[in-house]
Amino acid sequence: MDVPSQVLKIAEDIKSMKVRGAGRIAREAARALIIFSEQSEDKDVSGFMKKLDYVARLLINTRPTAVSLPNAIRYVLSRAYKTLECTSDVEKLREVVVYSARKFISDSLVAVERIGDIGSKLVKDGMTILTHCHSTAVISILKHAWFSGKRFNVICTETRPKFQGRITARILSGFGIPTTLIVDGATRYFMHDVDVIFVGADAIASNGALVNKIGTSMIALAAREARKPFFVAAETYKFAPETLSGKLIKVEERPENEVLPKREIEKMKGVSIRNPAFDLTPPQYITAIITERGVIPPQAAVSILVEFLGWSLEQFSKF
Ligand code: RUB
Repeated sequence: MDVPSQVLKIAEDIKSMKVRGAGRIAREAARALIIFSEQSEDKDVSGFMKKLDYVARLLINTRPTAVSLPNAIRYVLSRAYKTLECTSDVEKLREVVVYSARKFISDSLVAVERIGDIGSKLVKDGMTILTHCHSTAVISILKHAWFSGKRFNVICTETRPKFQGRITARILSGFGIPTTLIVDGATRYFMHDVDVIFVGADAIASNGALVNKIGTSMIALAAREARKPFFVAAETYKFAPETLSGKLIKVEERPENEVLPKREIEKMKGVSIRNPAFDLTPPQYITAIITERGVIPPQAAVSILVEFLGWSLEQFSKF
């Protein structure tokens, strides 16, 4: 199928992790739908919708875990399908796709800001805060807290194998926040110095379980042992509707050469390498989830899905 090269590039950038982080992936996918709609030359609705479905699937298949990606697509496509019920005007459909995708992007950015504002209230002067990987939502919390005058320091785990923790450390120290980078395995060693943990989310299941960067669940375990609060920063579009019907969130397994360069792998005869990108933290290890709608206990995840997002089983079964 004929897909605009800019759309293919966005899909490739998400797949290769040039574009990464659940929120950014979702916003880029929405941007791809805008580009597709603006560039499509279809004159009839059925051709347009067929291609839109194709592009949606192409984007969804780039990374399987971050539920923000299918949720962004569902947000746009559910509005397109609703419009289709009352019009056969392809221009109208194009407008709806572009408008909805733009709205998703701007609402998403507002949500990250709101989380920053709400979450910053949990930060106190003198705290040592630990974070893992690179989460825009967590950065937003720390940024709001720092620029509202609170003084604290942050420990960042380097986050093997892709070292996203280095990005976090660079951003935070760029704000002037005292920042320390540690290897992932040193987390428990430093846990007695830590007052609070903030991590982001790739997906939240309806029972409140968190799926986030590999290593998150070990940090939660160490935090629980040391009785330190463990907060998750998650926009509501990170909540996974399919888990309402018991479906499990798929954990992405990435190529082995992210763990070891190819030439080193060749020297490791008989050794297999596994590289799961995410893990699951059970709800009992989570103190609370900071969303743009407020701070909720993990057990309230189901009400976010049902009451606030209003997802119906039919709505998400298509994608
Ligand atoms: C990134 C990761 C982040 C979440 C939340 O994984 O696990 O914690 O995506 O990020 P990857 P954000 O680097 O594999 O995409 O708050 O920016 O949405």
